[in-house]
Amino acid sequence: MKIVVVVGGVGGARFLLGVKKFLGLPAVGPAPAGTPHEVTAVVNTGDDIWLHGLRVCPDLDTCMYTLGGGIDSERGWGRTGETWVVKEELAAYGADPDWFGLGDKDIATHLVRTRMMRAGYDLSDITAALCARWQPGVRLLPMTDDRVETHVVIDEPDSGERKAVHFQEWWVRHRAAPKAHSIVPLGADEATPGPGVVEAIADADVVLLAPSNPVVSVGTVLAVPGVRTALRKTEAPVVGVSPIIGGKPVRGMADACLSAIGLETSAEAVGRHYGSRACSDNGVLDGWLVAAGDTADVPGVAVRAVPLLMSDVEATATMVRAALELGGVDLG
Ligand code: FO1
Repeated sequence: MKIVVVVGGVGGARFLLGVKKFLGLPAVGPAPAGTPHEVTAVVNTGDDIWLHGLRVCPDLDTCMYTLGGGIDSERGWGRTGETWVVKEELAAYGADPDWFGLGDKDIATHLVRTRMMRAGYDLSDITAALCARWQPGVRLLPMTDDRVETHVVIDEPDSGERKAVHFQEWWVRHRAAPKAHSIVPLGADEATPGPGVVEAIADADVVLLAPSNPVVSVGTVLAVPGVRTALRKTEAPVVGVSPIIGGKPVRGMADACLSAIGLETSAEAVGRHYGSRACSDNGVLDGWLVAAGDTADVPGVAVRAVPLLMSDVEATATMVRAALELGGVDLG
């Protein structure tokens, strides 16, 4: 079976573990040789940022480390067994920004990536090269090789001045506390899908939207026009999994992002925001999986409620099965 999953960082990476488990593949590590299954993740790159001269790609790295067995699973990002010597040395120099922590082991990833970028390689080639070490068992495709960066318009807490800051500055430095007046994936309009993205979607047996942040993760991937077109055109069913349970985001501060685009924090609002492929000009969904206890009326979209907490890999694999059933995928 060929499964394509649109993902962000921590939630998306954990969902991918469940996809692999559902297929009978080891959740962590490479797929056994000869497996008939193929999992492709189309990963958000709008969170990517230049820091200390290094290109940092949080969502790609979170997926790569999680699936390759190198993640710090308590934090959800960065490397297990991490040390912070370089961070402390940078702080001793007063080197800005001091609000984003790069661990020593993690820095090696950014050094390799940046060196390859400077040598002219595209992000998709670089990601494949990094994955040769980590063997995530999933093809990790950046949504685009073009530079797209999510910016957030806020009133600066110190100066009160209204300005656009990089998503990471709002999210990590300010903990999404200042109200976001708008959230803009800069460069997305002109971006084209990364190599293999459109083909994977066209060739899929099913496409899943992970329970990732609907605005700054899945929303940013959908903001790349060719990705949305591919999702609308594919013959595969497209099924989304709600990241909202009982009116609250499963993880992170997605409610701050939803209110920035004028949406309430509910499974129904997010489902309607993604929209129906059949009944709207721009929608992408055939199915919308919501949490047991939630309801959602999304015109033109099949809705089913099941337990949606990714408490462990088995529970996540059960969610994946429900999503495939909802999409009418033949499970033999
Ligand atoms: N999140 C934090 O809250 N604080 C950090 O210092 C931080 C550093 C960091 C370094 C590498 C990386 O891949 C991710 C990192 N994250 C950090 C997580 C990340 O910024 C966000 O949670 C995601 O971009 C949102 O998906």
